[in-house]
Amino acid sequence: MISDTMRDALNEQIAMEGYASFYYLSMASWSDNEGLEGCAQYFQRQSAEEHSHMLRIFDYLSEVDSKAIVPAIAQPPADFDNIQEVFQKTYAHEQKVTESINKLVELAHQENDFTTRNFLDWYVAEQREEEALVRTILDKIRLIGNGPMSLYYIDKEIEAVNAAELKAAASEAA
Ligand code: OFO
Repeated sequence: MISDTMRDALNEQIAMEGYASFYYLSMASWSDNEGLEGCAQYFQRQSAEEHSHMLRIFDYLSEVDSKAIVPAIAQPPADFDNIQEVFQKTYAHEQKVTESINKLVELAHQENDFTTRNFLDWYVAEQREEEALVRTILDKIRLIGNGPMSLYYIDKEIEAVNAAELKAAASEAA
């Protein structure tokens, strides 16, 4: 059994992961509308991943005999200036999530709640990987620049990222 404070904090994290899922879905829609197929697929996949992060906490709360609350999700922004801005906002959002996970870890320590501390390790590693991936994408966008063909090449780069991520997921599942 976990404390009520920890239960509430984990439910706030559920809401945050749910919002991230909708936020990335909105970015997928914007990308699709701009003809950026690779980016649209990338954000669709990220959205599904965030949904699974939310469910992981749901399952954990059930496992420790606590209660998960289904959150109200605010409508995310639907319009962006350009693809660079979309990834910059993604990065900023991931940093916010990392900060929130770190606060949960801190709370688990304060409460000597080693079960939750252990559960959160997965999120700590996941956030490190996600931040690194988005930083790599932002670097590529900076290198490609704003030339006339840049959107085409950026989208191709994101397609390559998608293929690599799918391959990694398949080998993890095997
Ligand atoms: Fe939920 O992993 Fe990022 O936000």
